[in-house]
Amino acid sequence: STKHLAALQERMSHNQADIVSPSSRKLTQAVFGQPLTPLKVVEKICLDVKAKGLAAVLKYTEQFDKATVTAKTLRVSHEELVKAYQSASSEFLDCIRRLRDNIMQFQIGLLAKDATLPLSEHYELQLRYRPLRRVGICIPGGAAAYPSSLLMTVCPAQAAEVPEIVVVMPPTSNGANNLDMLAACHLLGVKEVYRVGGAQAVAALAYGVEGLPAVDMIVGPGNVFVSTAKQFVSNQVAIDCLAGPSEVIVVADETAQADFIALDLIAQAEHSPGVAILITWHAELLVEVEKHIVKQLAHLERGELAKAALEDYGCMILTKDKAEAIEIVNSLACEHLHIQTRDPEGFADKVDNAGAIFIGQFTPVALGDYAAGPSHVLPTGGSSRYASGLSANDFRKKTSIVNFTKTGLREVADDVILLAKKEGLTGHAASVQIRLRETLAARPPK
Ligand code: HSO
Ligand code: ZN
Repeated sequence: STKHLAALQERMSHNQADIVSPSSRKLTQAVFGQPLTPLKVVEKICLDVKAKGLAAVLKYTEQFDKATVTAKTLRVSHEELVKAYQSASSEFLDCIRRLRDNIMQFQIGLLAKDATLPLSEHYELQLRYRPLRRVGICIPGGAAAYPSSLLMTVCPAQAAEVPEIVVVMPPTSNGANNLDMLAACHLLGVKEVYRVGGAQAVAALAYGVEGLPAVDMIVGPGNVFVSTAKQFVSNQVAIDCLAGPSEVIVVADETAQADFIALDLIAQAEHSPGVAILITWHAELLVEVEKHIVKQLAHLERGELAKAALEDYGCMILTKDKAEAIEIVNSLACEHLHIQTRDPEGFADKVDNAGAIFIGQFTPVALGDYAAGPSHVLPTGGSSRYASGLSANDFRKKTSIVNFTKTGLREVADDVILLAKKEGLTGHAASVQIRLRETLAARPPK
């Protein structure tokens, strides 16, 4: 019913901005001596970093990450990166290398070409792309510090030829003290890695602090504080889409395999929290999938977490037909859509709102998470209605180039002058007129 749909939408729109874990609530209360909303916490941290620079960054690192970082150890040294790389297994490094090559190939292929339009022989118009000069990538420090997230953010930036790529990771066992993460940074050619995370990392990247110059764009996943901080500083740096809990909608018909689908839903749920929704117009499938979910959960390392997430954020929808399924998919505007029906391409064609679409039985979302090529940094919380996943072109800005000859100017001068005068901007009109007068004086019109 529409009531249920509204409830589902409401639940999906709960971005991480609303989810504060009990432990971080306690921690922020201890640091600030009072309970504060995430926005208040972020505002305090950002303003403090802006005013006091590095000292504030190190203080918050001490308080939140329980780690002592100094001006000297803030940046991971070249030697540390090399050592981590040398100590990593060749199996891991080869894997990262292969995945990097896949992702790079796709991301380079995406780069938009400069546009020069042959509209007139008297003027030339161009739209030119240039990479941002310096980009900051936030990698979370908790259990969700994934090498894949490094690949899925660094590679698009490298494809765009961003010359300065900065990675920030908190000084935790999963963050910038994790040898695999450091090895992956070195393999990818990331030279600037800093031991800082949370809102203080975002503030440092946005404002610049001693030893860590400001960047032009901040991307990468993060918890509520990182996301809120990115929003807070977004008046002076570009940011990517704000990613909340990962989501999947699986659409399936009688041709689908229930055991595959069960694991597709579990895979999403194990992100914990992860939103996993099955939509079908084939009633028996629901029963089958449910059975397989119960069976599979028992075997998986994160089975308990996935089970809890499925209970909180899982949902199965039986529609009356395919058309109704399409309608629901478009209204939920989810992050991942996986279509396992007889004609998945035909279904995909009717979908306007989804961050990434996976077609058919042999294209699990996990393939996109790690290997396919598009970034797994995708819009969540219903924002695929208007937002897109991260790609190489996001790391570039466009400049228009306008180049007219005297004849070209003469062609449009009357309209410019007329409208400028209408707007009361006679200086604008005069700046055109003076050129025409010179033209007239130098070369009388024919
Ligand atoms: N599905 C997550 C990304 C991820 N999965 C990382 C595994 N590792 C958001 O698209
Ligand atoms: Zn995933």
